[in-house]
Amino acid sequence: EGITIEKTLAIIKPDAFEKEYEILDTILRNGFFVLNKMKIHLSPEQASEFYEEHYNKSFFSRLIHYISSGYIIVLVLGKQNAVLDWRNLIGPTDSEKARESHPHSLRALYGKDKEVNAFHGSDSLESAKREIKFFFPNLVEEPVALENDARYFM
Ligand code: DGI
Repeated sequence: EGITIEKTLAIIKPDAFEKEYEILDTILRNGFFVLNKMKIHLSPEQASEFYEEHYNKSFFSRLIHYISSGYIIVLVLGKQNAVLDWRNLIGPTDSEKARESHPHSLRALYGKDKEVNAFHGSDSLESAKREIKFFFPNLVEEPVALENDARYFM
């Protein structure tokens, strides 16, 4: 049996955009492969579609305004346990709380508060699949057998 590589979708949000290279360095040092990368400025309409599950939340309009306020970096990250490991690396949603409980997390280091929190990470393999397709609709979805028998999910 080969190892299974998961893919997850990561976003460097507008407030952290200028720190892209420093953040990519941290991502690579934590064992992730950058499988795809895109710089994009989302329209509010695109942002609303991406965050459709939050449509009924009180903070929805602020969330859309923030994520569409400037360029973002969208990344497909590959690693064993990529989904959970990326969520752990970015830390809790609220950057202020993250600075108390997870001071070395990326949201603690780069974010401001519970709204302006510098990063996104898929919350499950199912979400990752949907979100990767949202930004990279042409990626292959079937597992790909590699020479060393590692298998890329989705
Ligand atoms: O999966 P997360 O990004 O950690 O958190 P989530 O899916 O619950 O919420 C999506 C984003 O919405 C989150 O990264 C920041 C924003 N958000 C979440 N909760 C609040 C919030 N923004 C405001 N203003 N207030 C909130 O309570």
